[in-house]
Amino acid sequence: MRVGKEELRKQIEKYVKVSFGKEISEATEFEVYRALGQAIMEDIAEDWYETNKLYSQKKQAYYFSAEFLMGRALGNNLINLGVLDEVKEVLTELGIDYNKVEDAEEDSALGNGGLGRLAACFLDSLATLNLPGHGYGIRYRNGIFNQSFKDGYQVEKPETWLKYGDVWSVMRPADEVIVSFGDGSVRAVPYDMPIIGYGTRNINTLRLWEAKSLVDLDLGKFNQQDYLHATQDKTRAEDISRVLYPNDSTDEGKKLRLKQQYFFVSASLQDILRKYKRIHGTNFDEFPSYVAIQLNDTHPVIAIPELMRLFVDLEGLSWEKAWSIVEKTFSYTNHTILAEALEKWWVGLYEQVVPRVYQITQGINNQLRGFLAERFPNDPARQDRMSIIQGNMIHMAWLAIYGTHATNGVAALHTEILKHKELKDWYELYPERFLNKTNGITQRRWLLQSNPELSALITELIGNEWITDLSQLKKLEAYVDDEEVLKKLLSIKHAKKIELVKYLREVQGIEVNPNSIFDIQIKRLHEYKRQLLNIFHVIGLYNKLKLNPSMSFQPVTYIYGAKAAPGYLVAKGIIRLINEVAQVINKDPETNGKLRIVFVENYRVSVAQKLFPAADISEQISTAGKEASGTGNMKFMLNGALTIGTLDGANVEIVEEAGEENNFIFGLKVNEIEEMRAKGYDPHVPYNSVEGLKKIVDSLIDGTFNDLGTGIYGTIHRSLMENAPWHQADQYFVLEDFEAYRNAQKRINVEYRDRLSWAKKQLMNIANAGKFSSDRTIKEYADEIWFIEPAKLED
Ligand code: 26W
Repeated sequence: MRVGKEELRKQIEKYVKVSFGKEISEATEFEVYRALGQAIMEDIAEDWYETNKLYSQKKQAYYFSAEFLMGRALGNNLINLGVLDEVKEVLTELGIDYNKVEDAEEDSALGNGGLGRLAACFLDSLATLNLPGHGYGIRYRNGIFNQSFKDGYQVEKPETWLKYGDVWSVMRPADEVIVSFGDGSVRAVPYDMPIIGYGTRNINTLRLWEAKSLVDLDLGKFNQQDYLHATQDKTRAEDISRVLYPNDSTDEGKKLRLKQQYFFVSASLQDILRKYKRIHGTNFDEFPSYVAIQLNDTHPVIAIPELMRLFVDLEGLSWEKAWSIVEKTFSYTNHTILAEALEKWWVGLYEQVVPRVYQITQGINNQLRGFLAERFPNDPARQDRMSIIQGNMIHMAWLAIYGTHATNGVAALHTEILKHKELKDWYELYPERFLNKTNGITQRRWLLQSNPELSALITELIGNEWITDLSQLKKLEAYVDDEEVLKKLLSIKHAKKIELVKYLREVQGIEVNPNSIFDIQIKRLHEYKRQLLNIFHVIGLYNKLKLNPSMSFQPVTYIYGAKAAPGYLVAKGIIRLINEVAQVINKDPETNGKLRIVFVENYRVSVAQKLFPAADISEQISTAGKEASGTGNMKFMLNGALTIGTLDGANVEIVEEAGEENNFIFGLKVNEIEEMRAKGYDPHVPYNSVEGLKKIVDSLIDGTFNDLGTGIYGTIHRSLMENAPWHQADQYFVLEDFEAYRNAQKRINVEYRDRLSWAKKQLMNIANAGKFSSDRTIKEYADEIWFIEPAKLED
């Protein structure tokens, strides 16, 4: 911020007066938050404009994503502008508590989980690295639902972040465009959010589209006093950007979702074409030299036929010319190999929603079929397997690989699985198109902002360059035998645990012992992530402590946070089970000092910022081969938590960097799982032979736990013990991995007690987290996929 303290105070006072008609002394915390936001928006306006002007002459990258999970902006913006301390001082002088002002901001939660949060971290890195790169997405009026618990069951409530509008967005009516569907057209109105880089004047943009009706009111119907139908068109149009689909990992093939995808993709492409023509005219030969578009999973892949349509139908390019530009412009990231998540559209629906785009998709498929017939003349089965249109379904992942110059996975192991299994046919056809881009996280939000105490210690030891160059953390290894530093690490962890204890007391009314091990699993609820393995272990531990109360044991608090997709019944049953186990254990005086279970309600970015710094143990226990990368694992590591995990996703690279001896790796590896599947895995084997396991599994159905007549525990039990036409018994190997997991937990419980040796492991994890900065990831995308270069406003 270019303004000084005195000026800043005046600005806050001005906006409280302008917007709310009050003196600052009368303002609520929310009003102060808004005024601060307005002051920041005014302060950055000039730099934002200048950045756009500068970038307009350069090649720019656009990140197309149906989700951006931004969280709160205030704290992050103040830090990146370098004025957090000044703002705190001004507020203190005014008698206002900065933390309460920060808490007045609603999370911007336009995403489900990992994929959306990755997009948000990428934007922070792009701006900080002065790279011309922006986000394009949907301005959902309702983000991911708010979660509450009733009788231990998840209840979803609408999320309403726009209830009072949004101070960080600027509407740009002049850039409105029209998007047309088979059954009519809507207006797409853009709202821009500034993405403020750290330590730079550059300000990048996240442009989110809102759907509006072409007509506000049907006057004919209104005059006939048919008020309901008079606003029907308006409602139908505006439904398109109404709500974020709360499914991650299952594809429902719903019409509204296809409309959402086409809506934001078409609007964004029209916007990009208009900007291009303004500068470069209508010669599109140079288009890929100025425009790179990243498709975040298959959700925006309809951009490929849509850009063909815009070029061929509207700009008059030949099909061949258009195709060669399209291939050079787009690239695609795959975020999952779960079969049920690979998007497919029913031809009938697709044709109805976007008839012309369907014709073009057929054209692309015909071209592909011709090419496959030439390349694999003797392999008709393969030609069929690789078709974009198969029977009556359109395979978006195939369209994505065929219509782009690069396909990437999000961690080394994941990319290898794509190349050699899931996408093998395609890798053989286009080996040069396949790349790995291991995910990363922004250290500005996930260390500097979330953990100022640890940040200060690191800066004291190695200087502050780590804030924009996380590889600097390696220098911390010099302190691995420095007792004073190790003790400081422990005391910072303790302080962050106490902060979390206070939060849990305030919002959930639960008491937690900060001297217990904080073992945390926070991520979406999914069977492959195996929250069930975690709670099974807790049940076993409880059974054992009851039998053997004098057992030597370091008290543990198991903490969970997870939303389940509203239609995912087994996931909801697991939430209920964890809540019930929590209730039983937490009220048992016999185990009270030793075991505590907390399920944090409504887990979200702002709460994550309190949880990661307070963790001793990071739970990363997915069935090997299923978690594409994980990014929570990196946030834990950066904050000095040790990982208990399988060799899955980016866990592999985390222990490669930090050392297996400094973490707790257990369980089946990818190849072992394949072997077991091949020879036929029977969960009855571990069920009958692993000590204590039978009792745990039986407790689902023997009356120990009670699902209130919903039958969901029976369903979970059957999914573990019985084969069904749609899945194998225990398809995620919960029972098979149980014993190895319990042994790893035992080691943790013993090793934790040697505080100095534990602190060394913490330090080794922090010191080796440098690779997992999203700055590194984004540099790789910029250099190897987008071919964009930094352009920096002068200081
Ligand atoms: C069509 C329904 C649907 C919705 C969302 C299918 C798939 C998704 C996402 C791809 C799920 C997702 O968020 N994947 C996660 O992406 C993260 C960022 O790359 C990875 O770290 C996680 O491992 C991966 O599960």
